[in-house]
Amino acid sequence: MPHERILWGVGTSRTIRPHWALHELGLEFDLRPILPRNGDTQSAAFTALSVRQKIPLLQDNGLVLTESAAIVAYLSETYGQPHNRLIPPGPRERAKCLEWCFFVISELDATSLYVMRRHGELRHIYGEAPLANAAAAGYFQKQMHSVERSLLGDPPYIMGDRFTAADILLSTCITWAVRYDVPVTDTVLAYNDRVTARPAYRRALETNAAPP
Ligand SMILES: N[C@@H](CCC(=O)N[C@@H](CS)C(=O)NCC(=O)O)C(=O)O
Repeated sequence: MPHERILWGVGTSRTIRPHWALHELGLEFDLRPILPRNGDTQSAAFTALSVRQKIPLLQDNGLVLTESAAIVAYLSETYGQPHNRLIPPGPRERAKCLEWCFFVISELDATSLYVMRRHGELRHIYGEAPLANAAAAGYFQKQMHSVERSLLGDPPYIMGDRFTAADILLSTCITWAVRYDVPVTDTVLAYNDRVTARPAYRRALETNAAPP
């Protein structure tokens, strides 16, 4: 029986993460290009897969997985080869990589950028909150100090010489912050330019594009 691998979701900073990982790992997949907030995630077919009604969602031979970071980690740990794995194999390196991943998701994405999204583009749903918005932007800049410190000397990637899942998550947040006009340093911009020049990212931009 052919391997069933289906990725649901396009068009957002969260959905591009599994697209990018799939391309880094050279994996084929079928795409369901659904978008948030237009009713697609509320359909009966999608709700049967996840009552959270959120994208991205991966179906992989019977496994149903949500949460962009979990999908990236799963894909790497299941299909990664020594030359392209996105989570390092040794327990200490793996722990440091996961530390970056959880940091990015909790401090940069959920606590900063998504707060700005809620009270910016989505203010018709979550309400205006200019103070919360400004505080979230300031919080993002403060949290980025540890990123800036790790990028001193311009290592290719956040963990040094090795491209990891942490780069996928971090870069998507930096791109998101730039789109929201949150200032980031030249060092961070140069890092993001390096990482987003990867062929797998360019392919992810194409497959993650929202349908016209
Ligand atoms: N923490 C989740 C966030 C997922 C999420 O909030 N997705 C949004 C789009 S970026 C969504 O599906 N919203 C559905 C809707 O509101 O219709 C992840 O990283 O995957």
